[in-house]
Amino acid sequence: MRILVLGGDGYLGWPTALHLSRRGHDVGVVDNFARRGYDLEMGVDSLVPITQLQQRVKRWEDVSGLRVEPYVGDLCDAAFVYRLVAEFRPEAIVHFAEQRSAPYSMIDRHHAVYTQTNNVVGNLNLLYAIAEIDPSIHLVKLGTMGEYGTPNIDIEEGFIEITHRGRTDVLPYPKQPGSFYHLSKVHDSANIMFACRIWGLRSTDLNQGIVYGQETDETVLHPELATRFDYDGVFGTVLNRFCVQAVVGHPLTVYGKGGQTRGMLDIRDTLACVELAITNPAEEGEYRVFNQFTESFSVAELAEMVAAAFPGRVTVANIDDNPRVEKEEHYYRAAHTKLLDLGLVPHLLSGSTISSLLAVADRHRDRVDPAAIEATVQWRKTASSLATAGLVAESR
Ligand code: NAD
Ligand code: USQ
Repeated sequence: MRILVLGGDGYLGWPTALHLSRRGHDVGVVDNFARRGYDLEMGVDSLVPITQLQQRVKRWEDVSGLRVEPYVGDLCDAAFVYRLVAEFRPEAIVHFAEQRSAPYSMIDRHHAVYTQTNNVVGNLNLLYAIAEIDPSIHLVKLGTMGEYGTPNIDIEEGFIEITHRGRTDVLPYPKQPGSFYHLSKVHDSANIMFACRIWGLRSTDLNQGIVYGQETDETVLHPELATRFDYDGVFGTVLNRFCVQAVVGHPLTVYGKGGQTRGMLDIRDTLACVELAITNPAEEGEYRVFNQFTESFSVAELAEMVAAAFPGRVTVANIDDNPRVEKEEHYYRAAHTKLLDLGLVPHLLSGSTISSLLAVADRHRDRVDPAAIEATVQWRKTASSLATAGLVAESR
């Protein structure tokens, strides 16, 4: 199958592209290197060194004899998107290419606007290009479990049957996202669902949980095939961060009470889920949602698991002043059967998974910048932070 991987230079996009290439697909990799730019902006870097896209592509060809075709461009540039789709003629497009950090989107007005513009406009350009060039293309879009938030009822897979005043309908599950980034995914979902309804497009929205891990069958074949690994306070996700913190002797940064519970999955399962979605495409006009995670854990449980797997001493720092505004203790039960029904065999989180993550962190411990670990972005706004961001002036 001909498959475009948008965001193919990123943490998940690059290993997905290699996996699909090895599985015999013709793969194009698209990126504008925005992610590398955020590193420069924040003064941080991937823990594991990553090579430039052209070099990665060349190395993959040397190692595997297979070629993935690189395309450099911005999804917010409609002309680029149209050209890309018209030239490559994909049968499926996997769309990872968004600003994906909740803290980054909460830095200030500028970063919130950037995140929503980049994500929503890029996705909208893509929907138009698909509709006008080839509506049979299957769009596999990365969404997030965070679209649902943490309601006090079970979370369903995209839709919920509601009976209201004697009438019943199946409706999109209510969304209560926790950051302007997560909100951008909600807006994308609404736009995709609408495009499927009015233009007959086919799409799978993968509401993915938090991904952990860094190594896949393909990326371990050569150091220049490695994917990025973020541990900093803005882009690092919780379990990856805890493993790096344990290795460098930093107390594990559990925000608030630590009862925040999230769906999680191994990076190797991201690849498998995307492949399952592609090889079992949505029908014409169908908008479907898969909840893409395999297990859920609270932040405190994750800290305990890392402490148990680490051979040395680990301390846990409960950071009372949670930088985020979120429920710290809550009910959480989310359905996730659709990918299992398609044949997903999950890699569940075990002590040995954590040990292998700790080993990755240990190999690169010299590259850890302790200052980068601190959480610097606050969800709450004070009068002075609003003034600094220019919001007070703007609102006059
Ligand atoms: P990432 O930032 O490492 O990769 C995203 C890539 O998209 C980057 O290389 C970036 O340069 C590119 N990109 C961003 N905007 C672009 C644009 N306008 N045009 C072209 N390229 C652009 O992120 P990731 O962790 O690989 O996540 C990939 C996707 O999966 C995101 O959409 C994210 O929301 C979603 N997701 C990630 C996780 C996770 O734990 N990492 C969990 C759930 C969902
Ligand atoms: N947390 C800590 N300590 C830390 C880091 C995080 O306690 O050092 C807590 C956060 O407060 C939050 C939870 O851990 O309650 C998860 O935070 P995270 O940064 O690991 O994940 P999140 O911000 O939700 O975002 C990540 C990805 C995003 C994806 C999302 C999936 O960056 O792209 O959409 O996971 S989900 O969480 O299902 O929405």
